[in-house]
Amino acid sequence: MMSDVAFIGLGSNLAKPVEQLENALRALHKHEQVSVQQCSHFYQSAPMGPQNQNDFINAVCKITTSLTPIELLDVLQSIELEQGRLREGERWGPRTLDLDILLFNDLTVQSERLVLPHYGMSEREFVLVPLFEIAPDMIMQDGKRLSIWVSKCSLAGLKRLGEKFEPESLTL
Ligand code: ROI
Repeated sequence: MMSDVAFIGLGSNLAKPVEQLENALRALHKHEQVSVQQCSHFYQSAPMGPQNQNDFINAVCKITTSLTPIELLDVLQSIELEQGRLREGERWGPRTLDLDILLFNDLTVQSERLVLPHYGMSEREFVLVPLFEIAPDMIMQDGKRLSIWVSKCSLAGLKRLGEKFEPESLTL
């Protein structure tokens, strides 16, 4: 039973970022223990970190899964590697594909490999805005509404694009 719910953050700023995200969603949905339920629009976002790199394309999707959080992390990392991600390189530098588990049910995890909820979420408009699009009523771990978090972040570098990935198209 795929009864656990997780939200995944997707990001890319190299090698046709929109295609990177679309391919990642397809790869994720192909996994027999993952079902992509919903995906936000794609957003163009100014880079956080070093500014001498391309804008990112970011999105958030909602999945159901029968994987454990660590198994899901393994699946995400193997998709990153299959799509040409190089692990070395500058901290906060450009990347072909970044897949992060943002939330897994309401689990809190503090391990070497995995921190849940994702540590940087509260300051990242390119995570909060697409998440808000698909989970507008979400209550965050501090008891505040996601809408409050969104209202406190800067939307200056963020632009919603036309692309929206429909889960139905994944099964075609
Ligand atoms: N900046 C933006 N806008 N989007 C990202 O996904 C992203 N990912 C990163 C760093 C390099 C920190 N900056 C980012 O890993």
